[in-house]
Amino acid sequence: MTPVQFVPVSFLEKSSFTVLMVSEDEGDTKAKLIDGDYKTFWNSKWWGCTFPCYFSIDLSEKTAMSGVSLAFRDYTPSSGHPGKFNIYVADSWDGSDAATTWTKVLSDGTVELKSGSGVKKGSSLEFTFQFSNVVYGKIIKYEVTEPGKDTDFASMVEFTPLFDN
Ligand SMILES: [Ca+2]
Repeated sequence: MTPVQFVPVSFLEKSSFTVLMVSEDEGDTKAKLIDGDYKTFWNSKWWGCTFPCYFSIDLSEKTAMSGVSLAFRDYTPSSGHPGKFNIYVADSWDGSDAATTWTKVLSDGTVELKSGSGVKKGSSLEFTFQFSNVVYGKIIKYEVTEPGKDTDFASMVEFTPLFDN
């Protein structure tokens, strides 16, 4: 059997991505997760988000990924950064979060907003997380299970799947 080759996600245009669903979306901000603009951001209900808070994105075709970059607003205490988060991928979107068959590719990631952490992008900080191996999927999901220090909601400036190999 010939191995199937997948296009690395970095070859796909972000404009072809679609945010399929979010657990909470204050002010219809979800498209701002993937607009390439480090000044715009998604917010859950601003305070007192019901955890887990999550979103999933359709990448338009099945692709190969080695990690993700996550950008958060660079101010404390209430930036909506995660204390603990997971990343999942799926081959297809089966109509709802519950119906979709997810594979967890990153467990209990964490982000700490402090001096010297992340990479400065305008008024945000970007953090890169590598998966333990290259993963394949058309759908990718971000799930916050615990809020970060001194915050009680979920927010993100920009979500970028990566292929670095
Ligand atoms: Ca943005």
